[in-house]
Amino acid sequence: MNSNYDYRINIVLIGDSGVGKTSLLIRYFDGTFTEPYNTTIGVEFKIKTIEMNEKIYKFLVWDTAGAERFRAVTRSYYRGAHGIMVIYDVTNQDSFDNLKIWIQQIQAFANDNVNIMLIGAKSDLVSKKVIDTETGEKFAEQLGIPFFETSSKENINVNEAFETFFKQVGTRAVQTNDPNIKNQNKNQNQNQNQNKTNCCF
Ligand SMILES: Nc1nc2c(ncn2[C@@H]2O[C@H](COP(=O)(O)OP(=O)(O)OP(=O)(O)O)[C@@H](O)[C@H]2O)c(=O)[nH]1
Ligand SMILES: [Mg+2]
Repeated sequence: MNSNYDYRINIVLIGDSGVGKTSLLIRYFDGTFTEPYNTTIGVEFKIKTIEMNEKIYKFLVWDTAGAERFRAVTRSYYRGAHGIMVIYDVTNQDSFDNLKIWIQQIQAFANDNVNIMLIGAKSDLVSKKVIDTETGEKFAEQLGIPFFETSSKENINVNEAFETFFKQVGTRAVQTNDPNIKNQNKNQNQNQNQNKTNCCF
């Protein structure tokens, strides 16, 4: 991996199968939306590099499989997560009811100071909506976490959600000195370059 960055931060997307995790990721990273359902097998990730306060942050966004049979694999990613986006589908009551199970999983397996964001996906499906905005907001408020309703299909709030979360997690992880975020190679490279300079001048 390119070593030209200061911090490397892991963001993990979780939530029931079919809520729209992969669609959210594809919309943000590739700017597209594909209708056919393709369930995720295991875990995949994409990388976003952002400069903040003269530091380069590399965000690895991990898209997990919501299906029950992958839970053990998914769980193994919680520990290394600095931020977790928990996603439900505003047209699917079960996916909202299951949020408490996802939150329990975070409490059991993730680091204590991990940032969490709540996402109500598929906000374009207005006539099928069963979880109203206030219900989502209230749930997030009780946990003290940010909340966005998004539509990957119509490209609503997707950039806002990711960018808000990147800033929050990045700032918090650096302030609390989270383990494993500093790029050790960068210093090594700099030292090597310095050595080279010393040696050759
Ligand atoms: N109308 C609408 N449909 C969406 C939206 N996001 C996702 N979908 C559809 O919902 C279905 C499931 O989306 P995925 O992104 O594959 O869901 P997932 O959470 O990744 O599912 P798993 O990989 O099985 O965990 C697909 O058919 C998508 O096209 C959205 O914003 N609006
Ligand atoms: Mg998926």
